[in-house]
Amino acid sequence: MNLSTTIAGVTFPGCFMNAAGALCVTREELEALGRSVAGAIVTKSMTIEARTGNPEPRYYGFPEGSINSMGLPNLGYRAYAELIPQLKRFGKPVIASVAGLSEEDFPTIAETINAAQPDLIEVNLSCPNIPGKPQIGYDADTSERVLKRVRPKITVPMGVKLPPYFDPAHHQVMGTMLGRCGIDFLNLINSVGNGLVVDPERETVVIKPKGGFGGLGGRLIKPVALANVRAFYKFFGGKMPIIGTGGVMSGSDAFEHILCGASAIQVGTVLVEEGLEVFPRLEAELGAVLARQGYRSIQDCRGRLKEL
Ligand code: RRO
Repeated sequence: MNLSTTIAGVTFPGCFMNAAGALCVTREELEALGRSVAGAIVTKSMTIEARTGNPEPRYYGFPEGSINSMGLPNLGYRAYAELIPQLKRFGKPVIASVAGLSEEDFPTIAETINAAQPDLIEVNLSCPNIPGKPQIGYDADTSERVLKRVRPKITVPMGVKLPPYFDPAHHQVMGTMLGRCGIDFLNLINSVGNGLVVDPERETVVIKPKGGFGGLGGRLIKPVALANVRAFYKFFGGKMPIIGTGGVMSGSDAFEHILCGASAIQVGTVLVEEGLEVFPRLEAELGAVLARQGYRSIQDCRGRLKEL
């Protein structure tokens, strides 16, 4: 089965890749992604200075999903700018994830990272885990200001990683705003921010930062992710390329994302839990589902979810 796909004119040899944050902070991790069958290499979201992140424990996996409050541990944007040309030698697209601790950081990082010529740049407006800093993506005006400052610095396809929205009015407001910002693709969704997981036996939270609050991922967020993929797919009339992220544990989950409108799939929790071997498993499973349903490619079934 052909699982290649295209996002904003860039061809990916396979549709599965890591979500920013999952096994992609260090050079070693990024090179391992390069050697794997992942369809792309996505970097950890980067800040101006290198960061060690929040205190541990800061990731916890449980049967229904995961909670994290990593706090943007990363090498700093200069290190990733140096690494990108080397990562491109693996012959698959490199997606650089740009973050920032202030509005000013975003254009600074974007300019240098763009000069390193990754294949695409994803602007992360949705980190839920920096104490005292709200997610930019929940404020349409701030989002628009940041995106309009970043846009002129970027010549490769530029996407936005958004948090989940829970009301059609918010899809409407954000979709309208994004339509003014020259966005080439969307990545939906980041973790469901500020959840709380409790261990009833120990009577404790399970991660240390922010009193145990953190971003939820994995199985339990799939319906939220699918709803956001579908809502933005419809808002943009199927013309906005979408990377579907959230709750993909199997090829069948990926198929659901594609039916809703995703052109490619990112995996976080299942990659952290299973390691790089998850990629051949997901490819085999999705290939089998597509064949069973009578499709020959991702493009064949993208967005074709039937409504009742
Ligand atoms: O590093 C993190 O704590 C983190 C980030 Br930047 C993000 O975008 N999403 C997430 O779940 N964790």
